[in-house]
Amino acid sequence: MSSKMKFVRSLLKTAALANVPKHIDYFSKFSPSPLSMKQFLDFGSTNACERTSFAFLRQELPVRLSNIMKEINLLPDQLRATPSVQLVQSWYIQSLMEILEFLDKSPDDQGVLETFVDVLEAIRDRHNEVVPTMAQGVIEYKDTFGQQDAVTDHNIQYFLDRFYTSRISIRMLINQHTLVFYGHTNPAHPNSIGCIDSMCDVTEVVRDAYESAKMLCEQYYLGAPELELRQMNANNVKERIYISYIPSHLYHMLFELFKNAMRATIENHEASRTLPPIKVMVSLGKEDLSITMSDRGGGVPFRKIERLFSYMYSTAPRPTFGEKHRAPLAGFGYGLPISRLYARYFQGDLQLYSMEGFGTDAVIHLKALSTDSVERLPVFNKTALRHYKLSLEADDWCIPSREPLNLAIYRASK
Ligand code: P4A
Repeated sequence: MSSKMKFVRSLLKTAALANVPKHIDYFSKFSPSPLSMKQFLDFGSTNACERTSFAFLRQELPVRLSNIMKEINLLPDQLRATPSVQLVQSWYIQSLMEILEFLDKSPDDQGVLETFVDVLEAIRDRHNEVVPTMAQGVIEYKDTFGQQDAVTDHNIQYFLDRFYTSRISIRMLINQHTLVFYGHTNPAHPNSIGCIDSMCDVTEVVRDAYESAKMLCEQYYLGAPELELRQMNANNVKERIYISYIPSHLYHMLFELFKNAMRATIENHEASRTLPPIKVMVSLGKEDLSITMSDRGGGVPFRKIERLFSYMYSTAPRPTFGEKHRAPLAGFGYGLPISRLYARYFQGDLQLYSMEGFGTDAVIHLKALSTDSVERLPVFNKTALRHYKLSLEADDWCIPSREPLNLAIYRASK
């Protein structure tokens, strides 16, 4: 038995003794409480009270953890039983147990608040490798059972979208608590509260993400497309564009999109001596902040766009030996689906519009107002349950036939 599995087994034994399944049942009956950007900001500024935050988190973190742990239990058995998924599950159990320790502790007692922060940071570190570990689980599953049917594909997509969203939200809560009460303020970003910048300079993040992608691109391809950046602030034409947002989330999305746009542009213009620029337009209205990134990379056929967001599809058993066209810009496989989750997490979205033969427009929509930016969180309930119970029933749309229809059989008899 591997040390991984030994660790998992011994933890499961401890968990059973500590009655963890009962705690999961209890806390999963609560719905998570979504916070708005404004609430995050208020919480971290004037009313910053560490004891209130402590009291909120020791309830809310178990609720969010338990809700998603219920869904891990609904994964197809063969996926849930893989060593990787078992390992991730054991991390969740251990983290839940550690937070539950604080339920009967008073924040007024010596050292409780400090220990709590230490525990939060340990939890965050423990869960650092969740995304690649789950991806490994999907690979193990595919190695054993092969390319799956549409139903399994749908179930895994449904689960991982919710699971990673939950993870993003839990890390957000942990980061806000640790940064607001124990971080030091960064003089370069006086408007930052924790990891939120109440004056996030959108075009500056666009340029940063472009420069990083450009460096990668130049290392590998000896050149990179130029950036053409325009903006329209419809609320005040002369002003720069600022929103309340998490700069690291925005950067993550833009960096991913730039890598894709650069790769497509270069591979589509290998023969020519000039590269068409990547054009980015940032637009602020009353309700939306939108960013469009247009490239002339030749596009992707419409039929294949969904695959770019599929976890099952992007974890093709890895090409181990130096395949020529895989490199820094190939992305980590989960770049697009997770970028879309970041956009959706605060009620935005990320969409691709491609014209095969020409190029691709990637569009990010975010909420312009901090009161509209509210966490979008999965909740475990009957509707969620129904998604996992979908089985191989007949589709309610016809399957197009490839054979020409033989009309002769319809000929009216004489
Ligand atoms: N054309 N257009 C894109 C890609 C191709 C594209 C592409 C071949 C496909 C896969 C990939 C990277 C690029 C684009 C912009 C996008 C997404 C895809 O945002 O030009 O790696 C996963």
